[in-house]
Amino acid sequence: MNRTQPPDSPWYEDMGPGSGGLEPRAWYAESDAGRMSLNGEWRFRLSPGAASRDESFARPGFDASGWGTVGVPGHWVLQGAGGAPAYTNVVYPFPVDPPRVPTANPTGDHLRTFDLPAGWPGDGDVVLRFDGVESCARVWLNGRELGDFKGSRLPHEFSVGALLRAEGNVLAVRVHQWSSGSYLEDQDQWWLPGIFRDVTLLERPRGAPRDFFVHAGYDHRDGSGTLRVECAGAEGRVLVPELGVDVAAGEAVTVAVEPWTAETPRLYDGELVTSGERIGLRVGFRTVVVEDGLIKVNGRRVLFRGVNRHEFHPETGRAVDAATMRRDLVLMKQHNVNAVRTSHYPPHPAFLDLCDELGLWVIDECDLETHGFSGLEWRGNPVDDERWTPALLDRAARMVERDKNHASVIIWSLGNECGTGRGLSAMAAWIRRRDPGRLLHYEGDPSCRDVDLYSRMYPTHAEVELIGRRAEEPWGDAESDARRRAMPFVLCEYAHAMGNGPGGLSAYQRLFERYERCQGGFVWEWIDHGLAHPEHGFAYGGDFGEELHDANFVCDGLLFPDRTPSPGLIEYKKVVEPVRIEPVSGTGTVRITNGYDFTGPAHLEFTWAHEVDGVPVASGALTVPDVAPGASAQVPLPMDGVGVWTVRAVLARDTAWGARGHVVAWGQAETGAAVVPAAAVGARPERGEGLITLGPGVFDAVTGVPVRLGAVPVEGLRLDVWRAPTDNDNGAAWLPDERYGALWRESGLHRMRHRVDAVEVGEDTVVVRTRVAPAGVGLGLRTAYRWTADGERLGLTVSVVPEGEWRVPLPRLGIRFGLPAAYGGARWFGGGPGEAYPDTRAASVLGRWRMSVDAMQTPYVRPQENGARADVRWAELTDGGGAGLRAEGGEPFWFTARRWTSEQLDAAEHRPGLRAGGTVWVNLDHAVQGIGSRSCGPGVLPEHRLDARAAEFSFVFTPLG
Ligand code: IPT
Repeated sequence: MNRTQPPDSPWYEDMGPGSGGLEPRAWYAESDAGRMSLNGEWRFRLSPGAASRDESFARPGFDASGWGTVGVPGHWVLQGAGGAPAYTNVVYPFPVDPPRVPTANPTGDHLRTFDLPAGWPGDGDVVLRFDGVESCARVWLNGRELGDFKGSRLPHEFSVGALLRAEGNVLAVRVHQWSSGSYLEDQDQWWLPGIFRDVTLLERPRGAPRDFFVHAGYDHRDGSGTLRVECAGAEGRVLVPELGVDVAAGEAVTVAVEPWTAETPRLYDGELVTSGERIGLRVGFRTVVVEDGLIKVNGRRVLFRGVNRHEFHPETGRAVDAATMRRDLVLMKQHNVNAVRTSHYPPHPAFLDLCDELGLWVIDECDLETHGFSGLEWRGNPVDDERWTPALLDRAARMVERDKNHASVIIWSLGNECGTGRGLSAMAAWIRRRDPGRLLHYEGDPSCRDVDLYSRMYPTHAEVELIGRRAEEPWGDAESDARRRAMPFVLCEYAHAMGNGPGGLSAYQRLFERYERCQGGFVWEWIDHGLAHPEHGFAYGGDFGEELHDANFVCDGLLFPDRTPSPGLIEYKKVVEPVRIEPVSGTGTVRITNGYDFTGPAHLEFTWAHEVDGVPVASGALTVPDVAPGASAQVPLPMDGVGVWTVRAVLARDTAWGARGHVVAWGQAETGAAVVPAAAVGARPERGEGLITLGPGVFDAVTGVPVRLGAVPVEGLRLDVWRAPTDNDNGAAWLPDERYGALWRESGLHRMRHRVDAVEVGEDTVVVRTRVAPAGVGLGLRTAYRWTADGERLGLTVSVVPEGEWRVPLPRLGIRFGLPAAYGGARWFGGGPGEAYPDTRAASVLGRWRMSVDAMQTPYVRPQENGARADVRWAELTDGGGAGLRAEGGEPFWFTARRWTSEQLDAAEHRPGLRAGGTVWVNLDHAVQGIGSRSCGPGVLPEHRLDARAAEFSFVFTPLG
C-alpha cells in the first residue's frame, strides 16, 4: 500500500489507505491460538491540532503520568476527555478541499504498556489488531513505528512479533479526528473520534493459516450441501463431525445437509485444523442467486422485512458491547425483522456471528459515503477520482476479507450515497472476482451497471407499484433501462422512522406481498442516536454547540435511544408478521396465510380468545394445519354471539430469541352491531346566577362552556384542530410540498380563536354557536355545540362547517378539555395498548386497557404529537378513588390525554422541557390526520388525509364516583 500525493502533506491527508499493515483476512472468534485483549484504561492526551510533529510520546520511557486516561474501546468526546460530539447529516463539518483537513484537527494520543502472557510469542508471529479507529491512526510499538491506517470501521493489523518483549511493552497510538478518510465517511451520524472497537494481540503460531475462506453452498434440488474451505498459507484439514466430513482444505465435499436460512439458522460446528492452529468454524449452507429477475436463496424468493442498523449506544456511541449487539438482534427477531443492512459500514465483527446464529439476512455495507459532495454537484467526488481508488479498493477488501465466512451475509454493498464513479466500478469488479457467491448492492447509481439488484430509497407507494409490475417509467439509456427492469427490486431505505411514525407501512407491505419483484425493504432506521445528556435527557444535533448541524434528524429510529421499542417498531412487527390471520367475514372462520419463505407454522401454537366489551368470555387452542409457504388455510372459530375474537400465533417452544408463548402474529374479528350509547335526553336546562345547569352539567351562561360535570371541574372544553407538528408533519427541508407543519402555522391553526355567537337555552338543549378562526387568515370553522342531558349523563353533538378556502388538511378534529390533575388514571375500550394514527394503526389491539396518563405518553426525543389511541368506544379518566369522568362516543373516536397542552408540547425541544401542570388535557377526536413519512419520503396517503369538510360527531359524558 503505497502513499499517493500530495507530496508534502502529512500522512493523514494522503489519499491512500495507509502503510505498514498486513493484508486483510477473515475475522474469527474461535481459535486455540493465544489472544490478549488490550482493551481497558489507556493514558490519553488531547491536543487541539495535528500540527505538532512531536512524537516523543511514542518513545519508551516517556513519562505520561501527567496525562488523563480514556477507556478503550471508546470515543474520547464521550468520556469527558475533551472535545464534543457533533452531528451533521450530509454536509461535511469542515471546508471541503479534499484531501486536506482543518489545521484544528483534534488529536488524541493514546498510550498503554503491557506484559506478555507466559510463553508468548512462541515460535510464530504476533499480530496487533485494531477493529475500529476513527478516523485514522499512526501506531508505534516500543518506539518503532508500525505504520498508519484509515478506514474507521474496518480492521487493521500489524505484525509485531519481532518487536515484543516479555515485559514493559509500550504501545502508542496517535488518532486524528480528521483525515483524508473523513471525506469517505460522511455518513449521517455523529462524528465520534477514538479507538472505538477492540484492540487485540493475536498469536500467529508457525503453521497457522494466513487466511481462510469457507464456501458452503446448498442445492435445493437434492438437499445437498457442498463445502470447500480455502486455506491460505498452510496445509489443513476441515472437520465437520456431525456431517462425517474430514477433508483436506481446498477440497470440495458434498453431503446431505439442512440448509441455513434466516428462518432456520442451521449451523454445523466444524474445525479447520492446521499444524499451527485449530480454528472453530460455524458452517451454514446456503446459495444466493438472482434468477428469473428475483433474489433467491436456496431456490426460493425471499422477502426482506429489514431494518437499517447503525451501531449506536446512548452512552458509548459506536462502541457497542456484545450484550447490546445481542439485544439488538433479539429485539429484531422478536419484532419479526428478518434482515439487516449494516448502514453504512461493516458492524463490529462479532455482530455477524450473532446474525449467523440467530438468523438474519445481512446486507453488509462498506464504510464509504461521500454525500457532502452532492452540495457541490458532485465536483471532486472521490469515487470518481482514480487517485482515491486504492483507498476504495482497500475498504472493499477489508470488508469482504473480514466478513466472507458468514452465512448471514448474502449481499455486499459498496457503500451509501456516493453518487457515481469509476471507483465504485473498480470496487465492484474486485468484489465479484473475490466472491462470486454473493450479490452486489449499491443504491446511488441508477444505471445499475455494477449491481445485481435495483435498489431505491424512499420511493412512493405508487412508484413501488409500477416497479412491481415492471412498468416503471423508462430511464437512462436503453441498455441500463433494460438491465434495471430485469432486476429484482429492494428498498434499501424506506419508511423514515423519525419521531411519530413512520406512516404507510401497511400499504408498502401489501405491495411487497403482491408483486414478486418487490422483495421488501429496510426501514430507516433501527435506533435513535440520541446521546445521554444531563440536561436534555437525550441530546441531538446542536446540543453540543455545533456550528453546523442537522438537529434531531439523527433521531429517526424504531427504538428510542435507550432501546425501548417505539410504537413504530410495534407497528412494523404487526405489518410484517410472517403469518397472516384474517377473519373471513360472515363465515365464522379465519384465514391463516403462511408468509414465511421456507418454513411451515409447526413452531407455532394458535390460540383464540373471545371478549365482550373487553371482558374475557372464553378461550381455547386452535388447530391449524401445516400450511406451506405462501399457502393459506381457512380455520373455523367458535364464533357465536357478539364481541371480539382474537387469534394469536405464539412460539410453541423457547427459541434463542423468544420464550414459548411469545406472540408472533395475531388477528381480530369483531361481530355484532356497533354499540351506540343511549341518547342522553329529557332533562331541562335551568338558568342560575351566571350559570346554566343541564342535568349533571353546569355551564358558564356567557360563554356556554361547561365548568362542571357532576362533581368534576372541567376547563376550556372546545373544538380543537391543532397538534404539535410531528417530524413527518414538518417534512424534510429539501422536499417541496406537503410540509404541513409550516403550512398549518401559516394558516394559523395553532392560534385559533373562539368567538361565541349565541348561547341558546331551549326546551331540553343548550346550543352554543361559535366561529373558530385564526386572526388574519380567511379560514374559519362554524362550530355548534349541542348539549342535552338525562339527569345522570350529558350528551354533546358538535357540528363543524368549514368556511373559506381550505388548502391544508386539519391536524385533528375533535374536542379538548382540561380536568384536575388528580384524574390521572385512564381506562378505555378500544385500540391499545400503544398509540395509533390512521396510517400507523395496524398494531392497535381492540380491547380494554388501563394505564396512567403518564404512561400514555410516547417519549419522542424531540417532543411532538403522540399518544392517541384509535378506535375508542369509551374512555374514563379517574382519580385514585374511582371518581372522574366517562366519555362514550357516538362512533369510535381517538383518545389522547396528557399533562400538558399541545402548545406546550409544540414548544418543548427536549423531553425534560415538558412539565406536568395542574391539569390533565384530554382530546377526544372525531378524526386525525395521518402521519406519513415526509421527514424523508412520501407524505400522507390521500385516504389518510384529514381534509376540512362539514362534520358532526357526538359524545355522552357520565360523571363517575
Ligand atoms: C438517506 C441516507 O442514506 C441515510 O443515511 C439517512 O441520512 C437517511 O437518508 C435519512 O435519515 S439519504 C436521503 C437524502 C434520502
